[in-house]
Amino acid sequence: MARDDTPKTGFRDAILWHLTYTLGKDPDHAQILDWRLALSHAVRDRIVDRWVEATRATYRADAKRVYYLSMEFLIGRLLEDNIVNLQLADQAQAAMESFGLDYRGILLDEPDAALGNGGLGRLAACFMESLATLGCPAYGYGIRYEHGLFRQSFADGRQIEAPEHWLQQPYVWQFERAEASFTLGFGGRVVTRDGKLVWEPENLVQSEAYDIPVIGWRGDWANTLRLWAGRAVDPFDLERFNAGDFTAAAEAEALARTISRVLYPEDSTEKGKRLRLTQEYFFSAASIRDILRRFEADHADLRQLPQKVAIQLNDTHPAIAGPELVRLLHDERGLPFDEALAITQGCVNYTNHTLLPEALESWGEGLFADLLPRHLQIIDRIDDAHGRAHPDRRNTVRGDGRVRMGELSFIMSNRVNGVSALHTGLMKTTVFADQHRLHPDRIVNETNGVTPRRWLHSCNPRLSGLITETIGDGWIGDLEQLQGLEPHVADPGWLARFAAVKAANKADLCNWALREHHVTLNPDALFDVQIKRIHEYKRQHLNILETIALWQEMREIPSSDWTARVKIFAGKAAPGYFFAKDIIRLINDVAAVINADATTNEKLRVIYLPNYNVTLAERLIPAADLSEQISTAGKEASGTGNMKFALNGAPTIGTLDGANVEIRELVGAENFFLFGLTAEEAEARRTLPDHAARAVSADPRLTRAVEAIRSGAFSPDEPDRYAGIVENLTGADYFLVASDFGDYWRAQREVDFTYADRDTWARMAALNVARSGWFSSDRTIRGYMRDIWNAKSLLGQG
Ligand code: 9GP
Repeated sequence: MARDDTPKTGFRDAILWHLTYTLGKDPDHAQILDWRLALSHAVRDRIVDRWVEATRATYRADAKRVYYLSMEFLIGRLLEDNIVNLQLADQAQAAMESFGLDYRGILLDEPDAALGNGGLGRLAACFMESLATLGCPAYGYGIRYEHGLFRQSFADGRQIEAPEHWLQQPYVWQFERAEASFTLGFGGRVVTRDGKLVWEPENLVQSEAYDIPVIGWRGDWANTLRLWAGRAVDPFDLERFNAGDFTAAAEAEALARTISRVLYPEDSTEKGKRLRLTQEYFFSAASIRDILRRFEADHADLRQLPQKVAIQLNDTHPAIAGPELVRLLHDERGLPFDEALAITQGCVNYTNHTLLPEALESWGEGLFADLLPRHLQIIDRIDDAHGRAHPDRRNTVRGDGRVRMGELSFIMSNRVNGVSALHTGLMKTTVFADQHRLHPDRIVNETNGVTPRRWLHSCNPRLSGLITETIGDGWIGDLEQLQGLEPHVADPGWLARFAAVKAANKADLCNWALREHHVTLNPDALFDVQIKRIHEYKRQHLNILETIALWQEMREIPSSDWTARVKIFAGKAAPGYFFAKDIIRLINDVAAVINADATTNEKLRVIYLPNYNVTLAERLIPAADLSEQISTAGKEASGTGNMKFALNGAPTIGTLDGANVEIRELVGAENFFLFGLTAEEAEARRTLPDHAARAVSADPRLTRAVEAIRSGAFSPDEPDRYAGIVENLTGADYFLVASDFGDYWRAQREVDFTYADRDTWARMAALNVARSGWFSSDRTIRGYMRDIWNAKSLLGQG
C-alpha cells in the first residue's frame, strides 16, 4: 500500500492504511491498542463526510438548532456505537478476524469515557444519539474532564477511589478546534463607565473546544458534542522561569486546567464548592458565546434568536447560562434589559431531575458575588422583573443568603420539564407549586428514554438477533415495533428460544465473573440485580436487609424448596457520602459471611462488582432476571436503568416511583412485582412518631436482621461498625426502609414462586420486552422537539 492510496477504497484496506500512515506501525508488530486506533480512524473517516454534510444542510436550511447544555455526558465507549450506527459491524468483524484478532477484545480495549455520575449523564448521552438518529440539528455542550468519574475498588469491603485516566491513550473521536476558543472572566468588580455598568473581571481563562461527532442510526445524520477544556491565557511566565521559579512559571496553566480536571464527584447529595461554580460558569459562558457567534455569523437581528436557538439546561448546573446571555445581549450588544431578558426567555428551557431538597442547587451569596459579581446584579434584576409582572409574589431567587438555581432556572425558561409523569406531577405540587400557579402552562412532562441501539441491539446481540428474525430489523429505529413480538409469546417454541437467549447471556456472565473476579455463580439461579449510584433513597440497604432475612430463614428451614438466587450489586458512592459508603461496606461484609456459609450457598450468593460503569451495565443487564427498582416512592425522579432492564427481559420488583409507574402500566401489572407505600402514603407515614421503631418491632424477620447487624454478625472484628445504619433504620428512617420491608419481603417471595415456573417467568420477561418500545429516547426526543424546542428534523436534507 502506498501513502497516496485513499484510505477509503475498502474498509479492511482503510484499517491497514491508518495503521501504517496514521499510527506509523508495522502490522507485524502492532499491538491491540494500535489495531483499535486504526479501526477507530477507519470508522471515523466514514463519519466525517456525513458530519460535514449535516452541518452544511443545517446552514442551508437556516434551521433552528438545539443546544443541550449538560455538566455530564456519560458516553462510555464509542467505537462499537459508531460501528453499529454506520452498520459496519460485519465488515469490521471480518476485517479484524482476517488480521487474526479478537474483534470483541478490540472493542473492549477502549476506555469508558465516564464524564458523568449516573442517570443524568447517561440520559444526555442517549439524547445525543437520538437527536442524531432523528436528524435534529443539535449540539451538546459540556466539559472535557481530564479525569472522569473515579475508579472504584474495595479494600476490606470499603470503597477506595482512584483517578480515572481515560485520556491517557490517544482519543480518536475528538477534534481539537483551536479557532473556537473564548476568553472568560471570573471575579473582579463592576464599575460604572459612561453611565453603564461594566464588569471588570480579575481572572481570565481560555476555553478550548474539542468536538466529538455523534452519528445517528444508519448514519444518516451526525451532530456535535462540543466539550470545553480550561487553558491559561498566558500559559507560561518566562520571567519567573528565568528567575529560577520553574513551578510558579507554569502556575497559571495549572490553575486554568484545574477547571476541567475532574468531574465533580458528588451527585445529588452534596452542595457545590467554588470549583464547581467555576466549572458551571466556565462551560455555560463558553457555550453561550459559541451559540451567539454561530447565530451572528448569519443573522443581524438578535430578536430572531428564539426562532433559531433552543437552549436546554440539563438540570440547574448550566443555569448561569441564562444571566450570561442576558449580560451579553444587554451589556455587550446594547439591547435594552427587558428585551435582552425576553429574548433569553424565548430560547432557554430547563429540565428538572430531582426533588430532593438537598440536591436543588443553591449558592452562598458571598461566593457568588465574589466569582460572578455582574451576574448577581443581573439575577436580581431578572427576579425584580418577574416580581413586577406578578405583584402577588415576592422575589424568590435570593433568600436566606443564598442564590437558588432552581427558581432562577424556572423564571428564565420558556418551558420547564420533569422526567416522568409522577415526577412532573410532584413538581407542580411541591417545589415549583408557587411558580406553577403563576405559569400554569410552563411545566410539561417528557418521560425519559434510552437508546435502543446501545441498550438492546449492541449490548444484547442474542436477543437482538431473535427479535430481528421474528419481526425484521425495523424496531432498531422504531422501538414501538417490538409490539410485533406479542403474538409470538404464546408460541412455546419461540418462548423457549427467548428463554435460551437469557440462559446464554447468564452463562456468559458466569464465565466472565469467574475469569475476572474469581467467583462462581450458579447459572440456574435467579439473577437479582441492583445496579446504580448508592443512595439512601435508592435503598440498597432495604435489599441487603431482605437478603439477610432470607439467609436467616434458609438456615432455619433448610428443607424448604428455596429458589436459588444470586444477588448482584454494583454502584459507586459519592466520596463524601459516608452513609452510602457504609452501605457498600455492609453489603460486602454480608456477602463474605453468606457466601462462606456452606449450608446455604447453593441457594444464595451475594456479589458486589466493583467499578460500575456503562460497560459493566451493558454486561449485566442482558443477563439479569430481576430488576430492583426499590426507591422510596416520590424520590426517584424517573430512572432509566429500570427501562433498560425491562427492554432486556428482566421484570421489575419495584415501588410506584418515577418511571416505574409508567413501566408497570405498559408491561401490565401482572408482569411487575409491586410493593411499598405510594408517594402520598410515604409522606403521611413520615409524620407518624416512631414509625421505624414500630415497623421493626412488628416484623420478626426485620427485627432479627437488624439485630444481626447490630450485634456485629457481619463485622465481628468491629461489632459497632454499622451503628449508624442501625440507628437510622430504627430511628428517623426518612426513606422508610422499615415501613416497606414487610411488603418487599412478600413481593420477593412472589418472585421466588413465579420463577419456579420457568414458562410463566419467560412469558412475563418476553412481555416486558414486547411492551417496552415506548421507552426509546427517540420517543422522548420527539417530545422535546414538539413540546419544548419547536425544532424540525432535517433528515433527507443532509
Ligand atoms: O435521580 C434522577 C433519576 O431518577 C433520573 O432518571 C435521571 C435522569 O433524568 O436524573 C437523576 N437526577 C440526578 O442525577 C440529579 O438531579
